[in-house]
Amino acid sequence: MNIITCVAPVNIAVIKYWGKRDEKLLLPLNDSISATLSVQQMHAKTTVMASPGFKEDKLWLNGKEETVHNQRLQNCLQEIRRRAKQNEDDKVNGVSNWYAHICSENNFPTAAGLASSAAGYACLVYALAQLYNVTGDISGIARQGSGSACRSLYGGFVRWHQGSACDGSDSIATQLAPHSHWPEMRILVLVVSDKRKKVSSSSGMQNSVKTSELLKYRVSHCVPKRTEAIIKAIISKDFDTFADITMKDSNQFHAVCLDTFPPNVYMNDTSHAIVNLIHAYNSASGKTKVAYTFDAGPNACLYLLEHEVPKLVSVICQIFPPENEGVQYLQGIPVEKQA
Ligand code: 2P0
Repeated sequence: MNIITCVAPVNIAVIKYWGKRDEKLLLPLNDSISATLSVQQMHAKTTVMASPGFKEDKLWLNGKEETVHNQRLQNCLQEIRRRAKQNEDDKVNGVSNWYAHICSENNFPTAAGLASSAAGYACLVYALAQLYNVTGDISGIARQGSGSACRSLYGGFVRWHQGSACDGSDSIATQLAPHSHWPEMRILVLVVSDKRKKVSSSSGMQNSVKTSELLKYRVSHCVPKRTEAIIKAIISKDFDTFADITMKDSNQFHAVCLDTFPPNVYMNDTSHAIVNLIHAYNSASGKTKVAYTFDAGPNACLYLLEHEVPKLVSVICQIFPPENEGVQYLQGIPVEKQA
């Protein structure tokens, strides 16, 4: 029996992925950019076992057995086994023919707009690749589990290339810069709500592709320019420009969600209060010190430099006392490499 345990962190996008051009291969309409958190913080942990004695694949998520007859999971398993077979001499008894038992859990709320599927599929595919001796780029396999998962396979700042090939072979993630390039960068996650979101990202973005005119404009006119500009800002460690683009891209993504019909409303009153607070904080500082970004949920992710953390946390604690507003804080640090 082979057994492997891996841990993979979440990633927080600064240029958002929203909309697919191919639903089956999970190919995006635009490039996206993110930073990967420290693996000590929010992560998925997955143990995979393969044995010639297993009669079928099995899956347990957060302690509960789930069906393996899920297209995305099957895509990942099939692709891993196809690649494993290429490396095997003995095609009959090789590990690629063994069934797998998979146990995965998150140490943070699942499906609350905190990139749980990204960490989950990155972890699963990385663990399966180790188990079945698959080498080379595996981000294109993780992408087929959940698009944003491909970005969690690398640490630091990461770009998911939309690619142009029909088979998705060039829609992969690459590292833009390791964590060590900008070690002062911090991410604070403000948990406004840990409830499951009503509209999943997958169906929300499908509806945006069908109904939002703003999404078309975003993809053709805004994201390409922003992607190039934020890469330059990351490389030159220009926090002002980085923060400016991050906030504008989050706002535009949520504007697309509201332009979707019927609208996807992910942010709530507390989220908007956080936006106002960050603008007031930056304005009082005379300089952009903090950037907010929101995924498909009400929780805020704040990008800032290390020296600013104590001051910002004390302001947030005063304005949103945890016992009153239910805002909890998690601190994340982008890292070089996950487990
Ligand atoms: C992102 N999100 O770039 C954006 C911002 C949510 C808002 O990637 O259908 O869970 O599995 O590919 O990866 C969420 O999308 O969707 C997401 P699927 P996924 O982080």
